[in-house]
Amino acid sequence: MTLPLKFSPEVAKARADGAPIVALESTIITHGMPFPQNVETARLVEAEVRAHGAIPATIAIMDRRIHIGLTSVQLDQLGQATNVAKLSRADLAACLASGGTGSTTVAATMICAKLAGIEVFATGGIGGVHRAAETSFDISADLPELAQTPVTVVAAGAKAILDLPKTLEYLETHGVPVIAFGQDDFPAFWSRSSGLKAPLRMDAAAQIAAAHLLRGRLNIPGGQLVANPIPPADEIPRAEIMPHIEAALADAEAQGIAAKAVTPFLLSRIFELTQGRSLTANIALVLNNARLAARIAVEIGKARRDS
Ligand code: PSU
Ligand code: MN
Repeated sequence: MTLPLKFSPEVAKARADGAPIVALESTIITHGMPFPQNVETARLVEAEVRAHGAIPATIAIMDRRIHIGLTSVQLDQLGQATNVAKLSRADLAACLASGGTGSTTVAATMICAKLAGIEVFATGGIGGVHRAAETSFDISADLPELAQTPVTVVAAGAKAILDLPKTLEYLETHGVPVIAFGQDDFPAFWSRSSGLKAPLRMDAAAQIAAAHLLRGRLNIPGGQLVANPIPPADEIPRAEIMPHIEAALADAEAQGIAAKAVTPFLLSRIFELTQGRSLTANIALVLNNARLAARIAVEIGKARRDS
């Protein structure tokens, strides 16, 4: 049985040419941002990847196929659809089997990228260990995926809606390198610093590419998490975002929000509480991550050719 992969014409050509490719997730489109900013952002992110020497491959499930790269029409449909499943490792195959439409989270995008031979992936923020996880057991499937699937993921750290110290502890235990880009601190999505030091720091895309290739050669399973801070001009300082985060968490608790619904609920509540400012910051940080991911993909390609 062949893999149910469907490459867009642009991605198929990049594969034939041996051009660098950057995977992009689709849950951020269906569950992370409102329409029409979601589709506009997805297009801007793709353009940013192209402008920095790589080809974008936005990933989603439609018509019993894993689409690696979406056409403009497909992107539009996905951005406006209302019955799209948010897919992670647990439900990717089930969605394909049932013929439903699904968007891929960080975990599911990593699985699909690996199947398609794509080594670098840009997103906004990863899921992590939720606050009070010691009672709720809510730990994103993104974390164990980073521990087992060899894709380098560029994110702006993790959102302060999560328990960031526990998220870093989990990643350390499971052998995931957490690399802050260009600074010592682990970034906190809308803010440049979480107040926590990242375990590793790198200042050049070529260094991240070299570490990616060495992990493969050393036969170490799993990926790398590159934590790229939001640009200074776009950040919402911690002191400003924290009260909104606390309010959103209290609302989630009061309404009994659980499981997959937690992250989308908190994102949309914080959007309301910040009067849209969280979305502006979110767009800026995703573009920044797309840029760095493209550079890393280019460097991996160069290093492969030189070796
Ligand atoms: N962070 C964002 N926007 C998002 C997500 C995270 O800023 O849309 C999505 C990603 O797809 C991530 C998922 O993989 O949320 C994590 O969900 P959960 O916490 O349910 O594992
Ligand atoms: Mn969860």
